[in-house]
Amino acid sequence: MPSSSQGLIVVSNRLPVVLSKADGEWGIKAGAGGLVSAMAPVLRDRGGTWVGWTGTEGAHEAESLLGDFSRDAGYSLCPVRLEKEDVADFYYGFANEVIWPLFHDFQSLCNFYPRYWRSYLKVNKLYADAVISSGQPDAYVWVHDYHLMHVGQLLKEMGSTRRAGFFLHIPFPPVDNYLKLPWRDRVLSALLEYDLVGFQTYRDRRNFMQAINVLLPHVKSQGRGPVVELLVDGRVVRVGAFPISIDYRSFVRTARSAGVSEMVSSLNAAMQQRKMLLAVDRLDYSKGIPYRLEGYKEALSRYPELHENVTLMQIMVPSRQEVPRYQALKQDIERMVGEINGLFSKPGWNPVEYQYRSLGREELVAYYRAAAMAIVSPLRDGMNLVAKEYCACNLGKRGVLMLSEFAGAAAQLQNGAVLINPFDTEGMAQAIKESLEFPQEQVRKRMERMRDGIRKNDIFRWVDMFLLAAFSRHLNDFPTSNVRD
Ligand code: ADQ
Repeated sequence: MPSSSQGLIVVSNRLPVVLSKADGEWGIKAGAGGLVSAMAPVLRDRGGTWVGWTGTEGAHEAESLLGDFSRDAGYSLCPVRLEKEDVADFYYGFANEVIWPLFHDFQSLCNFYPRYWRSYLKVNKLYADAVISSGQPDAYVWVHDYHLMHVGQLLKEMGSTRRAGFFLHIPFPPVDNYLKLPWRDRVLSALLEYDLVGFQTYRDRRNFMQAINVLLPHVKSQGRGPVVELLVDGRVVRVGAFPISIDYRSFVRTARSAGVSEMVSSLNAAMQQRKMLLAVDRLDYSKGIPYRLEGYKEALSRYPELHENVTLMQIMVPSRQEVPRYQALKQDIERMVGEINGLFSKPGWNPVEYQYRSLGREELVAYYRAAAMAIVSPLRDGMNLVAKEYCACNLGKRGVLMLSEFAGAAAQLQNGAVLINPFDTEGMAQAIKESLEFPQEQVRKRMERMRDGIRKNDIFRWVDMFLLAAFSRHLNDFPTSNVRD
């Protein structure tokens, strides 16, 4: 960890809390997720602030709860207020109908409406205002993700001299896709106003560098390894690959707990000796759920010996439920589940079990432990934490991870995962069959390699690496990580 005692301001679309109203009373609880648990100690140690939206319109009256939460958490929460039209045009519009599809290679789903762009700039200014109002003129500002690419530039325009870094959680697209963005020059220039820009993988960083070569050819780069430097109009901008990870030890602890062990026993009993193939995703078109179902259907058609011996447990967390495209995707998935079950079910066996809900942490971990295989098959994904969580919870090392080549996680987990092209449904069917037949020793070795890698490169190391790249004077001694092309 860098020795600098500089304060830290984290900026993300949402605050790390969930505000909700029940019986007319607002309540607050800490958000789940690795980012929150990794940032909290750093924010506490350095003295810090987290800037973000509460995630709920009309939560102004609940803001006093944020103060109570801050006192307990040991760092401040600084809320950004978004109006209804901001949520529509900035969040659902620019973030989810422009950048999300474009950066995940779904450019045909983009709606490049100019009003979305204007709303994005307006809302980014609100976040920049919140950073300024939080004081801490010497703090380092760490901005997260594609909703907020302009915050660094806007801060400078407002006279802030704070240093700032940015991390993109989703992929950066190949240059030919990026060029379709009507505001491509302005977004790229805004990113170069940060002192450090971080990506999940080398591939994302390479795509970014190619966009710079095409659009800003005067910008030169120097160095090699996980962090390189760009010379931008006399300034140095660092650009790095920092694969995000999970709180490995916390997942292992939960997996070992008595409560989870009990749940695993009931799941095993319910499976009646069948192998559970687990798929857990947020409902999103980037996660490739219909292709996965198609691949599984193909496996059942080709290999009747799988009948009654495997069950696909498809669990989806509701997401962006107000958006018609997501509603349509849900209907498609439910139709496909019905079709597969209609074709292959036998008394006492449904080939697909489907749940559309968010699981509690212990329940999720119990599923990870009970599954003989996890099928993580996004068409494109920045990293994919489900893949890493599955490995961390696989205490018995008897599980196979089937992983899409197009998940950022594939760069680190290729030494143990069965890599698949998620668009190749026949290939997926074959891979399902073959991996279920792997000798136990091979399964164990593969899982062990992945677990070792994730344990060494956990979310705390990710935070350290990013801050090391932000604060270190020289990059010569920056550790080469296990990120691969
Ligand atoms: P996401 O697209 O949300 O994140 P992912 O990394 O897979 O994708 O994280 C999903 C999280 O949701 C996991 O922590 C998982 O445990 C949880 N989850 C999934 N299904 C669940 C269920 N049914 N119930 C409860 N929890 C569930 C974005 C990028 C990713 C990147 C992360 C972090 O799109 O590529 O890995 O940010 O940078």
